[in-house]
Amino acid sequence: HADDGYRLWLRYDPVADAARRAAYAGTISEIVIPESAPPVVASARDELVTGFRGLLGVEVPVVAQATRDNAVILATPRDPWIAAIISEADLREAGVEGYILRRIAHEGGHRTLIVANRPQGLLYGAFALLRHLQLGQPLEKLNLVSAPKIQRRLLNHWDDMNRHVERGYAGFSLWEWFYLPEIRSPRYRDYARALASLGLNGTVITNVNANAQILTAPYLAKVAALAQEFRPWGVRIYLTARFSAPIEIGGLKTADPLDPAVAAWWQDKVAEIYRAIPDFGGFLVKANSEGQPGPQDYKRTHADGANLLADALQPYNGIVMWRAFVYSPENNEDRVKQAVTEFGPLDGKFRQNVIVQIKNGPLDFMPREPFSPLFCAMPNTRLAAELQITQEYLGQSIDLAFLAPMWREVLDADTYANGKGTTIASVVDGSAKLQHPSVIAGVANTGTDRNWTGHLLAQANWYAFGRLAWDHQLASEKIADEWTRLTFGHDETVVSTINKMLLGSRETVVNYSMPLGLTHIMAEGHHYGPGPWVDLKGAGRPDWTSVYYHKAAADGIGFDRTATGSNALAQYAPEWQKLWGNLETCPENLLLWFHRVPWDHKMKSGRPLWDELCLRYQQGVDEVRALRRDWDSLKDRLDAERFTHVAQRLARQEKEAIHWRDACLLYFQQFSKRPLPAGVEPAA
Ligand code: GCW
Repeated sequence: HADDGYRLWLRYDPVADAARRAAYAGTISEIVIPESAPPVVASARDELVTGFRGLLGVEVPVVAQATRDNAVILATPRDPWIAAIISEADLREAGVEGYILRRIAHEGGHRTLIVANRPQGLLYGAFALLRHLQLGQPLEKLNLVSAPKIQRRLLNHWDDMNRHVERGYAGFSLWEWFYLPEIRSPRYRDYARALASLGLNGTVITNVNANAQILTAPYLAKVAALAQEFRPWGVRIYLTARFSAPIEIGGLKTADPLDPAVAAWWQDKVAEIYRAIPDFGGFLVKANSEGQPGPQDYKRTHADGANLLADALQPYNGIVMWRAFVYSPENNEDRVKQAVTEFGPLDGKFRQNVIVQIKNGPLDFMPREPFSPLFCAMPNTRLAAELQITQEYLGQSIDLAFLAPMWREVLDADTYANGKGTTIASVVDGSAKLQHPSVIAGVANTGTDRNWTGHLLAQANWYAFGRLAWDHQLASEKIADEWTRLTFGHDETVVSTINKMLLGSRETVVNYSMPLGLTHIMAEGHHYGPGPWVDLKGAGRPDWTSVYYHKAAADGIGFDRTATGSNALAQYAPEWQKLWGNLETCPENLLLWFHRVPWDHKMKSGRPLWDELCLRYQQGVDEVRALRRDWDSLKDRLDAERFTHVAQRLARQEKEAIHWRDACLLYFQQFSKRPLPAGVEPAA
């Protein structure tokens, strides 16, 4: 039957292995939950019923008291018998949102327990149990405790009020503003359920570039309706707050953060929001960035601006996520240094409920860039990581790029902020600094496309972000393997082939678009495809040109960010300065980010830089061809609809990779004046 991918990783198809299906069915007899379960636990119950029905083909009854052997029991420490079975230590480890899954012997038979301190944990435990079954794992010895390391695990939607999605490649925004609040798409529930299945517990539903309309009364009523749909899945709503809202919708003459009338306006507005949405999470703000209004319009600082909103939210435990994506063309400083210059001096000046939200890299979600030095420049400030799930610079919804390996690079990067081992993950989860709340955000890749993400395989990125937000230590291989099995089943040929395709795909995109540390050489505006020639005439401002970043000329290519250049390197720990600052020790995948290098510079391979660069582009093309071959080899093992969907995209990706290679090499060749080395195909 047709398979459009709508069900994501929650397919619950019958367990294919009949023996295993029978074994599962024999160990699951009934679901026990208290009669007066809160909505989140009711969701857990419904999910289990649906999941068991699909996976096992049986209707598992729901009861209030265990009546037979092999019951699946949802319980909290309020159930008095729990103390005898689950240790204090395990309950502590499960924390506020985690869960314990355990199969125990009981009165000559068995029980499967889902235990959590709070309802939310029961929901996550239910999803975990179903995932366990979908992954074909045995139930007999089930015994695990899991808890999220980061408290607020959020999607950030760049959805405009007119339903256009900025950098969205999967249709339109899911939020039907014109129909709300009365008319509610069933998709809202499906969306929240998908988030909950990954352990994501919040969502910023509006674009950081959106207008202030969302904060008006009619729209807040619509937001409240969405909040009601999301609440049974433990998903809280957050909104973007446009800094000039007091003027635009409040009728004030100023939005100056130190003006008492402005503060009063925000207090009233926040009170109004909490009346409509009692569990509202807080605000995400883009201020004085790319033309957005902000406190600097009044000669105030980012801290003044953030604290204004933080004070209004504080009585309700709301938070402010203040973005650090700031840079300006008026400023002659290397763009990648500007966030530290601007935010560094404000360290310690933010309220306790402000989190400064930092993109993983100092430039802008490039296929590869070093981690943002701001993660080590603000020891006394809560810092959140913003990752981009939507593939703005990685081929959008046409090219395959599985991003878990990229996010691993970021999370594992050692800032040395508190000495060796201060990884970005430990800064973000609060453990390095014991500062909370902790936040991780992923810019969503969802839209109205039937399969949610445009490219079917891009569902894996949504999945990977959610899994890493829960446990930032998960290996990319494990995440890929889970996702592939949940999405395509357990045919080992299918699984190993798709895993291999996923795991290498991001590096492939790097190779054919921006290898060896090149960045920002994509086409102008839409950011799809090559544009190394984009200069001031095209872009209008230097920090949006390509030539600013690659600096190709007769003598070489690359951006000198060492002491002889912009010295962006000085913003990193001495260990990094030493490694990256030296042309000989700098990893080649960041070479042209940190160094300006002559065309004949000898690379590790022994080849001159020019030849190496050409071969990387060629390698990217070759790897896309290999992806196509791999996928084609699965033709008889996959349903026609999903097979064709991906095959068509891979065919297009090959063309795009060739376009990148030819465009970049022809452009750079004007400066290098060298021939293509053997093994590189002439331009198509
Ligand atoms: O990556 C750039 C995008 C903009 C985006 C901006 C930001 C939401 O090209 O579309 O605006 O960053 O993150 O604010």
